[in-house]
Amino acid sequence: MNQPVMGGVAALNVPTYIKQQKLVNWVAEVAALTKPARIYWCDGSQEEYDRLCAEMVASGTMKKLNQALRPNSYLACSDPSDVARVEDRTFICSATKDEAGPTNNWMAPGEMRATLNPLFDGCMAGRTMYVVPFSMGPLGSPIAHIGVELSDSPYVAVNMRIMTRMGKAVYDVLGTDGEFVPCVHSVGAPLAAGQQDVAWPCNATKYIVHFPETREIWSYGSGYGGNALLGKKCFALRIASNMGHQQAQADGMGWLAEHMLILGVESPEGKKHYVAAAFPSACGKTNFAMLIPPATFKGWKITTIGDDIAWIKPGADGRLYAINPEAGYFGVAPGTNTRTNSNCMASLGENTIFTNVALTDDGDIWWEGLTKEAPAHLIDWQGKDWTPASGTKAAHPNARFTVAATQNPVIDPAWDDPAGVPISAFIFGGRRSTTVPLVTEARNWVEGVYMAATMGSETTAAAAGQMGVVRRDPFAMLPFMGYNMSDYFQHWLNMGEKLGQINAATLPKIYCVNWFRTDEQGHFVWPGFGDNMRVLKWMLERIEGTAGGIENIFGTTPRFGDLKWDGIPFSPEEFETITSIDKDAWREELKLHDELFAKLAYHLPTELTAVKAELEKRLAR
Ligand code: SAT
Ligand code: MN
Repeated sequence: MNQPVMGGVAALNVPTYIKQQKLVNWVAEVAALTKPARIYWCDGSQEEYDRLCAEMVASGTMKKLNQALRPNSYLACSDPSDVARVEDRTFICSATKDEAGPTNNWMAPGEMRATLNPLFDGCMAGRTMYVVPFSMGPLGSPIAHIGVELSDSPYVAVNMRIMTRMGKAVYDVLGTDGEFVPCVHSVGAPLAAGQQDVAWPCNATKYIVHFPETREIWSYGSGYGGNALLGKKCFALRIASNMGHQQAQADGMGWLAEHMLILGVESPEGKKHYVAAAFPSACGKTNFAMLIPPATFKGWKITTIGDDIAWIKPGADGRLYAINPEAGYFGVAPGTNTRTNSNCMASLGENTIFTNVALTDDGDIWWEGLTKEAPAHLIDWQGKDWTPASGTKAAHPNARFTVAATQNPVIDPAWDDPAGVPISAFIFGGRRSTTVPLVTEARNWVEGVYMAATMGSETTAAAAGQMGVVRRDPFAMLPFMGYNMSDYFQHWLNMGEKLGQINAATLPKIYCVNWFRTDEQGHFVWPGFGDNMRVLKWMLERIEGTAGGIENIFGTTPRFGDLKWDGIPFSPEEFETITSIDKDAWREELKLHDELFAKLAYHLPTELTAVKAELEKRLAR
């Protein structure tokens, strides 16, 4: 790794297997700007991964966990100022402000480049610049796309190896002139000659910037999660949503990049459907994607395609085919245990990177909710001694694990299929303690799009800022939308219309769910987790045309008797608590939809205001 430094510019040392001059030129250009001490081209091998981890253990960025208890696993603890996505520092720099829309921070591209240039100038001094080639989606899949991230963080390089298909093979797909999304990432902490590094370098100034026209990503100042692993939210959602919309201009259809898990649900009779479900960050998408049906659901199977992001492209048959662009899970650790997600716990047995969890005295990990009783002594995520009497959280609420999808015991056999899997239903769910019922099936595509567009959710620890306030989070995409939100609504409407013309019978059904309603004491009424299977079973039977339901103001909901209850003592009264529709609460709710629509007035599809007028009429009856 010690390459000669010539005249202050690190030697490029391009591996012979790289055949694309455009890529080499870009790496040289970014190196000339950021001035790293060394350039290292990642090949994605196990040997490389082990070596980079060992280097980070030596430098203090990671600790190696007890090899007997948690083989080949590491703990990284971040700077306390760098623990979540920074939405107020995230920008969509399209040519015009209207293209970014009112839900995004925007700056004119030229102005942003002028802001970023001095920050990136010399920002990698004293560090290694890692060249990280990755494919989002199975290598060579017609739904997949390629990116290359240049980062001065070895933590990013090893996380990208788990989270994406990262390594040498990507260059074969790229060839001499293949397209890639250029991603530049710096922690923004240049080292002067002889300067001692810190365990988690970062900068108080942060910029997470997207240039949709040129499909570039520039990220500065943070080493954490979606701020730094640029294949995830930056590429797979913000840039990709833009690409899918652009494509519609070219072929009249386009595609979708969604904040959705994808799971397979199979009945004992062998009827199998795939559903894609959108929930805001840290609302249990990983748990839902790996759900274990209750013991009384003999023969029912749930399998995982993905836990966070779906890329969905229409097939010639009028169905929508989805892939998981990622290859790993970057999931929320706190709350995960053998009861809430036993499959996940089984996945985390080895080869896992933990970030901001607590360390036990025997060199293993712990977080709030992992066990009923906390250990008597821990080292908390900030490296301090911790006991149950400390009165602080041992793990940060947004602590994460990074683990390969292949370690999931219920991974779907088709998870790596380049053709994707056909989607039978979309599910949209927010975190709402009141108002929104357990499950509602939209009467048609347009009403479903309305439900998704007006979704609200109480905020979580995944983003820096205030927690627990209800904000509108259309399609769970608010922080991840790469273009104008209203144009995105229109894109969904257009797609439904066109797919319906090809085959109305296979158009996915759309559901709105809410697992989070509470009683008067503020306790969750719905048990959630494995019991969400009861709702999924109803959906599957609706798709098959065999389940009943009752139509209400918003769509169709199951009656108590339409769900299978064996195995839990859930009363019709409790069911009423989480399915009732309080007309006054809904009048208030619709006012909030008004506020949202006023904000999104530019290009807001008239179909959606028409749905709202209908709802108001029904509510008035
Ligand atoms: O930090 S990430 O953006 O990757 C996680 C999340 O917010 O879902
Ligand atoms: Mn997410």
